Order: sequence, then structure tokens, then C-alpha cells
Amino acid sequence: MMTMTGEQLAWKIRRHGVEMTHLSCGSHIGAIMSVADIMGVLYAEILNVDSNNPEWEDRDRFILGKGHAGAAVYAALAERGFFDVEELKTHYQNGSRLSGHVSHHLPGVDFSTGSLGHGLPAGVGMAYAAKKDGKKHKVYVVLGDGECDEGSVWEAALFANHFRLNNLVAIIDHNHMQSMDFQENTLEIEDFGMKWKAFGWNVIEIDGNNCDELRSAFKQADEYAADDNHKPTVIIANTVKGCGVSFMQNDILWHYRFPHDGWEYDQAVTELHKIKPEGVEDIYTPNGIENPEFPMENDDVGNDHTLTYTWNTTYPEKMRRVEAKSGTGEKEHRI
Ligand SMILES: Cc1ncc(C[n+]2csc(CCOP(=O)(O)OP(=O)(O)O)c2C)c(N)n1
Ligand SMILES: [Mg+2]
Repeated sequence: MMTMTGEQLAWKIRRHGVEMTHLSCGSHIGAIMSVADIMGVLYAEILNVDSNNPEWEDRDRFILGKGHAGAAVYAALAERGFFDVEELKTHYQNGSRLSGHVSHHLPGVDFSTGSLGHGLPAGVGMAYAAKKDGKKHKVYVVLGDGECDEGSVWEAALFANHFRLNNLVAIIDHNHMQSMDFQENTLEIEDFGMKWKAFGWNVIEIDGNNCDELRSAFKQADEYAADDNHKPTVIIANTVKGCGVSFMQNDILWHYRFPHDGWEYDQAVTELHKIKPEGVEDIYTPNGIENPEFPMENDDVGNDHTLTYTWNTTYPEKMRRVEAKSGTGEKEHRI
């Protein structure tokens, strides 16, 4: 096991994510920030893997179904010693092993992803094989909530229940957003937990940006899995897309946009420094940004790029483009 805590690794993943997408002009920073705590706890505290022996037969298997957040996997693997942290700077570059979406050409990666909907089916196959062979390792799959629009996810869910794959844990990064909009405006999926329950899974619902809740969910999943007749567990991790940088949070712009030179990069790093856990070093900007740029008065700080009305009435006003007319069920355009 590594000496870092889940919180410390999650912070590192966020900081690497900002740097990697900034350097490469790559995308999906919102998705990386959303899943950072899940990945931090998994790679610092839960997964039984060995960087000296990446192909170790009894290792826990991990698949990131939402492969567009691959930078989070790369950062976690590098910090866990699978390859040099320096290599993270090659992310998204021609010829790099660190392609934009997760690639199995890297040590520690069990399955390439990027085309949504393949992670869980592959993980189910791995869990099925392990169970048949009497192996004791576990299989963890992280999915996006938008990814759950794919029919293949639900076929895999049926199979996993039928074969009592108690060695399988799915974690859903439930940030209520996908690439263009909030989830409920794209394809309604609530009541999400009930759906998984109806497919036979053991359902645990938590705040997925809270490492303590994640730890306790993994513990509960382990305890439940002790009975070989038990079913797979799904952890519905309620998260915030862009979590950790205020102007990225819940703003769909940051699904594709990268932190540009100037105030976007400066403020992202400055905000991350404000929440840096004790004992963590920032290898890129050890003391933060000395004279950070701020947005000009008329700059677009990206609070209002969501297309529509909100799934969550507690959203700040400024985050909504369209307001629900109270009581009527109608939606009124504010802009
Ligand atoms: C099969 C497939 N269709 C479309 C895409 C394009 N795409 C990339 S990310 C994304 C949204 C994914 O949303 P979600 O799973 O909720 O992930 P999040 O970024 O919110 O964590 C889409 C549609 C894809 N990668 N694969
Ligand atoms: Mg999502």
C-alpha cells in the first residue's frame, strides 16, 4: 500500500489533471475533478495492486468505464509508482502512451476504454472468470452516470446479478451531467438507486466527493461480499462535475474546455492550493501562483453554460439558464 491517504491522492489527481489538460489543450477536466476522490480512495487505500508486478495474477482489477477521464487513472498510477510522474506531461501528445482515453498500453491498466458502455461488461467478464476459477481478487468498475444510458450497462447488470458476482463493485460517478447538458435533460434516469436494486444489486448511496463516505462504502461492500451467494454491489457516488474549482463546478463548458493560459489556469491552481491537504507537494507550482491573473470584469467566467433548467433546486441562481416557473411545471427562459 502507498503512504498517501485518499484525500492526498485525490488532490494530486486534481492538480495533475489541471496541468495535463492545460499542457495538452486536452479536454474532460470536469470529469477528472468529479471522479478524483473516488480514484484517490481506490488507489491509495483499496486496490490490491503491485507496481513492481503490474501483471500479478491475483491483483484486483480496475476499469474506468468513463475512459474520457483517463488522466485521473494515469495520475493515480504514476503516483502509485507504475511509471514516472514526469511522463504525465506527455498526456494527449502524439506518440505518447498516455492517450486521451484510457489505454492498456500502460502498466497497471487492465482494459482500454473511451467508447462508453464497455467497462462494466468487461468487468463482469473478469469477475465471472475469477469466481469460476476460485480466485479471491475483486473487480472494481467506475462508470459515468451518462454512460448508464448505454444498454450494454444494463445487460451486464443482469448478468452480474444472475451469476451472483459478489466479487464485483461498480461505482457510479453520479454528477448528474453528461457531455452537453444535465442528465435529466438528456435522458432521465431517476430513481437511479431503485433501478439498480430492481436489477438485483446491493445499492449503497453516498457523497462521492467525501473520502470518509467512500471509505465506509467500500468497507460495507466488502462485508456484504463475504457471503458467496451475495450479489454485486453498486456505489452510487453523488458528485459534482468540476469539483474543486468553483468556476468549473456544474458548468458543462468544462466537459470539453481545458484551463487556458491566464486567469483560468491561475485561478484553478490558486483554488486548489486553498484546499491542499497537509503533507502534499505540488510539483508544478510548489508555492501556488505568485501573481495570479483574475478574470476581467467582462470575462466569461463560465457559470452559465448549462443549456437548461436545473435538476436540483439548490443550485445557485447564476448556474441556471432557464428557470422553472414555480408550480406550473413549465420552463421559462431567462436568457
Ligand atoms: C459510445 C459513446 N458515445 C458517445 C461518446 C462521447 N462522450 C464522451 S464523454 C460523454 C459524456 C459522458 O457522461 P458521463 O458518463 O456522465 O461522464 P462524466 O463526464 O459526466 O463524468 C460522451 C457522450 C463516447 N465516448 N462513447
Ligand atoms: Mg456524468
